[in-house]
Amino acid sequence: MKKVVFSGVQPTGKLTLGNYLGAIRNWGQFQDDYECIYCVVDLHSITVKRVPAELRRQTYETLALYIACGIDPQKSILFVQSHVPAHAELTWVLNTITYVGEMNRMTQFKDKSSKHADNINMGLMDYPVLMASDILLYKTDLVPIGADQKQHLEIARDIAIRFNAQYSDTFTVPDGYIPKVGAKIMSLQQPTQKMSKSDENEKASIYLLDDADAIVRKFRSAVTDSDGEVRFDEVNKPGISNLLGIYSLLSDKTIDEAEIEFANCGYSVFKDAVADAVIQKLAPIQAEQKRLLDDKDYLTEIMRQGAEKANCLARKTLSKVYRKVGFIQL
Ligand code: ATP
Ligand code: LTN
Repeated sequence: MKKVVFSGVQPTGKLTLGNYLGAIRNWGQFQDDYECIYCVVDLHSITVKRVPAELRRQTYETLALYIACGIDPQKSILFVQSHVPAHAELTWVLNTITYVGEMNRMTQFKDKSSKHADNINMGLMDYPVLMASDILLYKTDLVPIGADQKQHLEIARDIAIRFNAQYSDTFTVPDGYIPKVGAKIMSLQQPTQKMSKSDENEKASIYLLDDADAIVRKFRSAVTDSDGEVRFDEVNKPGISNLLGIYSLLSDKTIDEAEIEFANCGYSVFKDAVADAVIQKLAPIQAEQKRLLDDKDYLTEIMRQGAEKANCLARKTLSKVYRKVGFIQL
């Protein structure tokens, strides 16, 4: 039996270089050795206000991007969360063993509550329990995520352990896979904060669909420091260190090698080189995503097949859970 990998991204806004380097880029490597399940988490995405037509479009775009980034629908299960009702159903059960106090302490909940103070809804608070359901339904062993999701993974583990203790062994307790470099790509404008697709300042993020001009412009205006030395030092030079991280990931060079390469170059040459590496990497992904989006029928068929496989796995776990808590099975 292969071990199971599960991960997901919300179909909100435009995906960023952070989503790619911190998460999606790492998913492909598991496809040969693990049973991989990659989800577009649309239920999560309505915890902030959405325009329905946009959500529909972005769900297709996110799925297309998974495939364009090298996730092969023949090898991995690709599906949309709302197509598998067990996610919402398991969430209800897990809600009853999760404490309000725990949810109140979640960093993302606190962040999003302050950003959307007019819409602090129950779904936003319950977000981590839905994420735990995503993971636990498939007996997931490994969850590749960026560093910002570590706290949510920990709560998923706690919930699994708690359920197992209360009702006997049911869930696999998952481990996180957080890449050493790239787990937290920083904003180009405020390099001490993470690059986020919901950032209102468009100059702060590189979107995966940005064209070459936009990419060059954004890197040229990236906030750095004034000492003029291309050197990795996250504390004193967060901007340059972020760019070095991005360059190193895309050029397959170590940070040390990159420092040597740009030792006497000055920031503008370095920034243009980073921009160029990003453009080279994104161009084929962008072309492939566009091609896929022109064939909605194909994407819908992938969703359908993925939903069928995911439903089958998820129903098994849900039915076991229902049995354990004492619901009558017909
Ligand atoms: P939002 O800004 O709407 O909260 P987000 O950009 O954080 O969205 P998510 O859909 O929440 O995106 O995250 C998808 C995946 O991308 C997660 O695994 C997350 O850890 C990862 N990720 C998001 N931002 C970054 C980043 N700046 N660096 C590395 N990984 C990231
Ligand atoms: N909360 C995650 C997205 C997500 C997820 C998951 C990631 C929802 N369910 C299950 C891994 C496993 C985020 O990236 N914001």
